[in-house]
Amino acid sequence: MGVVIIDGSTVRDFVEDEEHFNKSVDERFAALDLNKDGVLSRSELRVACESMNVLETHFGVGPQSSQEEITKLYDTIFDNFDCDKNGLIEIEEFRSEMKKILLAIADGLGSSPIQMALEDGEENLLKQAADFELTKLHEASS
Ligand SMILES: [Ca+2]
Ligand SMILES: [Ca+2]
Repeated sequence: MGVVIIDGSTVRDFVEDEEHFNKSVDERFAALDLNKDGVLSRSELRVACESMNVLETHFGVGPQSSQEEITKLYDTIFDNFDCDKNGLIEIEEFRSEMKKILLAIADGLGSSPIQMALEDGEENLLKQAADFELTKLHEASS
């Protein structure tokens, strides 16, 4: 298990480097697109959220929550991504929503850094943001 330290500007720099950011997001999208049809369905998003414990982490859902509540939350998350309401998440929708989410996280962090503990092998966009900053620092010092 490793620990990375991130603050608002780490996340913001990552999001604002469009080329790098899109590449990371595209990779994430491809990994979530289980049937490889180029779009995310409701069930694919749900699998993704389950694998990242999104509801437990961000919505305070626990074992006491009913299936109905949980389904409603997944619908809400899906609708946030699906801007044109065609029932599918396209790559552009995914990119723009991830950007919004990360910028909201950046605002929340402000200039006070947080430590993030990561399980071995865990990959997420915040970790990529931290890696991105490390790479830049490394380049600047070499
Ligand atoms: Ca798909
Ligand atoms: Ca859509």
